[in-house]
Amino acid sequence: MLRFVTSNAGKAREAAQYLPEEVERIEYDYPEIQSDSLAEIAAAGARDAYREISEPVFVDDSGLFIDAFDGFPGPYSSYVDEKLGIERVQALAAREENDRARFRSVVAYVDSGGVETFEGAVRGRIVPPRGSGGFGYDPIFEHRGQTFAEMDVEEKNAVSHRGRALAAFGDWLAER
Ligand code: ITT
Repeated sequence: MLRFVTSNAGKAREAAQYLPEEVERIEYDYPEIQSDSLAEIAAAGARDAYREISEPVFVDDSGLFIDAFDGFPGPYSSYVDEKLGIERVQALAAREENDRARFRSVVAYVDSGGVETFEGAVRGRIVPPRGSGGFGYDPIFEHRGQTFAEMDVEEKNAVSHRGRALAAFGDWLAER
């Protein structure tokens, strides 16, 4: 059994669908350090959660990196979603010529042996919102003609940043 520390139900759903072991969600809200590096944020969060929970756990730190904005909002995606909302982010992006963006995710797993991180990324375009599935920025992120909000969990995991990171994590668990 794996313990996933996250306040985000959407992330937990995707991990439960994709990992080969059962996933228990723990809603401990670990303090997030401020950094430009998702890997540093995830590793620090995992260490903090491990100290609190005293069991092996994993966390996921992720974000939307818009090319025309030099990667903004990136590690600040959660704050920007809360303050501006995805419609305004899309409206700002629509003023730019380049509509390309990337989702990135870093999964950090910690046990007595230390922290391991696993990364995944996916390229797409910022488009006006479509679809009712997924969470966060999914309605404005289009990949091969479909927004992530138009995909079910399985379809999204097969191509997404988190799916790639979880796959690497799953391979590592299997080889241990
Ligand atoms: P945690 O408790 O796991 O930290 P969180 O939602 O605060 O949950 P982050 O700090 O990693 O997660 O912030 C990521 C932001 O990027 C947040 O606004 C998410 O909604 C968004 N995001 C991350 N992955 C996404 C995905 O697959 N699809 C859409 N939006 C995503």
